[in-house]
Amino acid sequence: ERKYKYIHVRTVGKGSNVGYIELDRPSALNALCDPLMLEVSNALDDFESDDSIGCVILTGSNKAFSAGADIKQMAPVAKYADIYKAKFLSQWDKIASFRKPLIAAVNGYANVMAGGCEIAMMCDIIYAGDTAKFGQPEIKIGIIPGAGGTQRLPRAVGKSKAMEMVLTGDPITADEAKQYGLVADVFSAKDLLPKVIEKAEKIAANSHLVTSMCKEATNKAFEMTLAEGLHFEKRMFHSTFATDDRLEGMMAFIEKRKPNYSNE
Ligand code: CO8
Repeated sequence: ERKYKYIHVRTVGKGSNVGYIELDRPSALNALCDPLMLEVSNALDDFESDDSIGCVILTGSNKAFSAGADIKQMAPVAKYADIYKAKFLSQWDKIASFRKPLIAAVNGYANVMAGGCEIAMMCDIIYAGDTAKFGQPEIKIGIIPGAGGTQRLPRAVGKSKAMEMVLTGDPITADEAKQYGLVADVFSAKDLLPKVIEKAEKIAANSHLVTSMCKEATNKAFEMTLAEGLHFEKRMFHSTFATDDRLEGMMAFIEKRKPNYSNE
């Protein structure tokens, strides 16, 4: 059991097969200081190696998902060489490279800002409470987004809206975020977590092994040409036939029963 200072970690769902990570640094609206991100990274490592976990939810507070990187930590950095040598914020990569389905459940009238928006976009699905706001306000403090705001955001909402967001720093509402495809769905703030847990349980009911393969293939859509991506998908599809869970899934369908996956 690890001890955490800035996050709460537990399992949720009827089968306790959904991992749950709640950011809890209220004094700074969940600004993502190094120790907090290290804790998130450790919690993700633990869920990744736990075979019983089939999906993970990353969430914040009712006020804020996260106000981004910690400006008070960044302000005193003296020079380029220091930030380069320290591989500044490289532990954030763990979120993007996590192999199981990862859902961002974002609540909070205050914000999903800057680095907060970027870590939400590193997740596989974003669900929002109706009061949430999404923005990339880095430009207002003399920097540009550094963890996907100029890359994942245009892929999610298209060039014009992304440019508007990164150049003005103005946030968009949860409904706009849904309209532009940044979030999968919007729920009333109080229903958000129960709804997201329901979705996560649905995902976790599938073979955890094959779910990771499905995630890996879908992510290739953003990395490859269509021809390469289709080829990768086909090979990945073929490889599901090397798993026990493929046979179990198909037999359960034919025998009209629930599959009992072994993740092998
Ligand atoms: N860092 C540090 N502290 C913060 C941050 C932050 N990002 N955001 C808020 N806080 C602190 C405030 O300083 C304040 O502390 P105190 O009470 O001690 O003064 C407390 O949280 C509450 O904040 P506010 O009083 O400002 O709360 P409001 O509800 O009035 O406003 C806002 C909410 C609009 C979200 C406002 O806090 C805000 O604009 N925050 C800054 C947002 C921002 O510009 N973030 C950019 C961070 S840069 C970034 O994320 C780049 C990522 C690069 C990744 C690179 C990876 C390699």
